Amino acid sequence: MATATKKPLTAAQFKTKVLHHLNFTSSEVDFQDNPSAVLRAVCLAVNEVVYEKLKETNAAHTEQKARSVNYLSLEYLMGRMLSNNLHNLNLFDIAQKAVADLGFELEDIFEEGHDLALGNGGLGRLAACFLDSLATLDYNAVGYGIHYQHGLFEQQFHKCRQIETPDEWREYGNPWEVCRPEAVQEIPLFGSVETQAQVDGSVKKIWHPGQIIKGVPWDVPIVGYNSKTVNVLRLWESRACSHFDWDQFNAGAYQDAHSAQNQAETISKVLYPNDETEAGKELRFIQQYFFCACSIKDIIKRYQKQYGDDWSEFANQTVIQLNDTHPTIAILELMRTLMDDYDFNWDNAWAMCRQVFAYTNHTLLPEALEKWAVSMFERVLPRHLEILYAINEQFLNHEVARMWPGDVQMRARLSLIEEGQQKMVRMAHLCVVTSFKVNGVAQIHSDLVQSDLFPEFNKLYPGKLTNVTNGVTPRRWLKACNPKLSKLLDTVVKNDWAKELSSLNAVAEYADDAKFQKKFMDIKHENKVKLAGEIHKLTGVEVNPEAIFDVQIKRLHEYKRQHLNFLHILGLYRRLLENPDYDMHPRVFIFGAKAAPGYYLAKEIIYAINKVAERINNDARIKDKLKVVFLPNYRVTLAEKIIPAADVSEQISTAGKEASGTGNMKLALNGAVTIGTLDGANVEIAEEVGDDNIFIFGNTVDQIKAMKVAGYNPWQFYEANEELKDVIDWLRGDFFTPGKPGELGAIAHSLLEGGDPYRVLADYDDYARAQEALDVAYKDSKRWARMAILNTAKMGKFTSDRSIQDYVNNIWKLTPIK
Ligand code: GFP
Repeated sequence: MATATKKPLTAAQFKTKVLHHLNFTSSEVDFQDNPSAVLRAVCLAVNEVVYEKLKETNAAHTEQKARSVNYLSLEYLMGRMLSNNLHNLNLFDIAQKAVADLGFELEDIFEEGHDLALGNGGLGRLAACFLDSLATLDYNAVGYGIHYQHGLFEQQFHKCRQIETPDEWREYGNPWEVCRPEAVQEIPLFGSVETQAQVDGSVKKIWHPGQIIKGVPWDVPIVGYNSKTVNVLRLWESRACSHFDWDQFNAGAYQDAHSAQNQAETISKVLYPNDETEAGKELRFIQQYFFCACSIKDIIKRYQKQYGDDWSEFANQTVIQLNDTHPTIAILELMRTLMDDYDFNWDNAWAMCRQVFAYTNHTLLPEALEKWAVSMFERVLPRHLEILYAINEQFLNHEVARMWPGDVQMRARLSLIEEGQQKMVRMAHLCVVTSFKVNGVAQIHSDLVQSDLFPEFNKLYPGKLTNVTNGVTPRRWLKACNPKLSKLLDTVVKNDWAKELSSLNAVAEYADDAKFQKKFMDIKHENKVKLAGEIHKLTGVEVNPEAIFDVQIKRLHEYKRQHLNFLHILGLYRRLLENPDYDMHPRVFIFGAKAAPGYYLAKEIIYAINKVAERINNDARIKDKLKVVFLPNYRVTLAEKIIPAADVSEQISTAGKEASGTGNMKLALNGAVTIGTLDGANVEIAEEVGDDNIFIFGNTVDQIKAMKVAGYNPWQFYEANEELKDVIDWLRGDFFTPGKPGELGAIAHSLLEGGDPYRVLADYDDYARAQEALDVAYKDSKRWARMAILNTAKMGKFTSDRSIQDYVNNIWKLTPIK
C-alpha cells in the first residue's frame, strides 16, 4: 500500500482542500456565518484521504485473497464521525489549525454534525466499536445493516414526560456515505412455492415471489486508527423496483401511483417499528429478511468476483457473524440460495452453512429471544419455512434422537418450532444449531448461557458455546472524548496506549504520586465544569462541580434498575429533610436514557425522576447537597460529554440480567469508580481494578436464584426498612404531586403488588450501605484520586481490540492484511 510512504498533509494543504470544497462542492463562498457548510467541506476534505485509503484497502484485500468477516447487525450506533476519523487518520491537529485559520473552533464545527443513531443501546454501540477495531487491526471486514431513514427517536421532556420525535439524521444529506448503484440487489417476498419433478427423479423447488423489492447500498467508510485499512459499513435502503406507475400518474391517480413505492420504502423507514400490532411484527420481520438477503447476495457477489463459480473456497473465505438473533434468517437465505440458485444438494448446502455462521448472544431475558409466528413466516417467506422444517426434522431425528433416544420432552424443548396455540419459530435455536460457535459477551453471561439458557445444546455440541468479553474502542472513548486526560496519559505511557491499551498499566505506578494525582483530578474537575455548563444549557439546572458527579447512562429498563438509584436518591432526600446537616458530600445524580416508546413502566420511571428532580433541585432546605438531572436525548454524542466528567459509574443491574455492559468500561476508563452488582462485565472489571477500587453490593446470581426458590416477598423488605417504606409511600401518596395522589405510583406498584421482578427491594439495603462507603471514600481526596487513577490504569483488557482479537483467534480465524 502506498499511503504509508506519502508525506503527511500540512494544515495549509488541508485548508486549501476545505476551501476548494466550500467553493466548488458547496458553492458557499461566503461561509463565515455558515458553520454547517464548513463541517461539510471539512468532511469532504477528509474523505479525499479516506477514499484513497479505501481503494488501496480493496486492492490489498483482492490481492491477498483475505478471508473476511461479515458482521450482520440490525443496529449500528456510530455517533458523529468527524472527530473520530480525524483522530484515526492522524489529521486532528492539522484540521484544528486549518479550521482556526478559517475563523472557527473545530469543536464548534463538530457540534454541527448529526449522530448516526441507527441503533438502540449497547448492542448497536458494540457493533460500532467492533468496526473501529477491525479496521484498526487491519482485518478484512464488512459491516452490513439497514439504512434507516429515521434512526432512534429524538427525546424531549414535556412536563417531565418523554416525548418522541423522529430522528432526521440525513435530512440534508450525510457526507460520510456514498451510494453504490452498481451493487443494488433485488429481494423477493411473499408468493408461493412450486414443486417441479426433475427427469432424474428428484424435485426442484421454485419460489414464485409475490413482490420484489430493491435493496440500494450506502457505504460508510470505517477508518482504522493508525492503520492502513479503511473498511466499509454497507447499509441497505429499500426501494420499489419501479418508481411509480407512470400511466396511473398521467391518468390523475397521483396517490395510487406512488403506493408501491411507499410500501417498499417503509421497510427501511424506521429503526424498530412498533411491533405490538401484527402489521408492525410483519414489518420488522421483513426488515430482517430484507437486509439479510441483500447481504447474502452481496457476500456471494464479492466472492464470485474472485472465484467465479468455484465454491470450494467459500467457507475458507467467509465467516458471517450474527449479532443477536435479528439476522438469523440469513441462515435460511444462504441455504435457499445455494440449493435453489446454485444447485447445491441439501447436504452440501447445510455443511456450508454450518461452516460459515457464528452467533453472538447478548441477553438471557426470555422476552428478548426472538420468536416469529409460523403463520407469518409462511406468508412472507414460504420457501424459507420449508427449509426450516427440513432442518428441524434432520436436527430432531438425527442429533437429538441420537443423544436422547425416545425423549419426547427433550424433542419439544429443543425443536426449532415451539408448539402451542400459535406455533412459533425459535430463532435462537436455529442460530445455535447452525453456528459453528456461539458466544456470550462476558464470562459470567457466557457461563449462564451454558448452564441456564442452552444447557442441552451445550451437552449436544460440546465446545460450541464460548465467551468473548465485550470491549470499547479507546479511540472514541478516551482519546477523542477526553483530550486532556489523553495528553496526561501520553506523558507517562511510552507506547501508543490508544492502540495497545494494556500499556495504560504503567499509569498505576503514579496512583499515589501527589503531583500526578493533582493533575489527574484537575482534569476531572475541568471536565466537570464543562459538563456543568452543558447541563445548564440542556436543563437550566445549576450544578456544582465540587459535588460528586454520579452517572447512570444506558437504555431505560427495569433490569438495569434506574429505579433502584432513584429510590436511594429519595432515601438521601429524606435523610436531608430530617437532618439538613446530614453528613454527605454534595452529589449530583446524572441520568441519560431513552425508554422504548411502548414501555409503560420505563416511561413512568423517567417521569418520576424528572418530577422528583424538580422538587429536590429547588428545595433550599437541603443546601444544594443533592441535585438530580435527567439529560434529554441521550445518545453517543452526549455520552462523550458525560463520561469524561463522571466520578461515579452506576452499574446496578439485577445479577444475572446484564449480559455485559459496555458503559461500565467507558466510565472506568475515564477514571470513574464503579458502584455495581456482580453482573456482566462488572465482575471482570472488579478482577482488574481490585476490590479496593470498586464498590460491589447486592445479591449474587446464586442468591437471586435461591430467593426465587424460597419465594420472594417484596413486602418483607418494605416493612423491614423504615426509610425504604417511607420513600415508597411518598410515591404512593401525593408528596411530590400535591393533590394528585398516586401519580408516581407505578413504580411502587410494580415493586410491591407487581412482585418486584428485578429484586430492587432486596438490594436496597446493601446498595445504600455501599453508597455510604463511597461517600466516605470520596471525602478522602487522596484515596479517591488513587482509585480513579487505578480504574483508568487497569482497563487494558476492555479495549474492543482485545475482543476482536479473541474473536479472530477463537472464532473467525482471520489473518491481518499486510
Ligand atoms: C446488550 C446487553 C448488554 C451488552 C450489549 C453488547 O446491550 O449487556 O453489553 O448488548 O453486548 F444488554 P443493551 O442493548 O441492553 O444496551
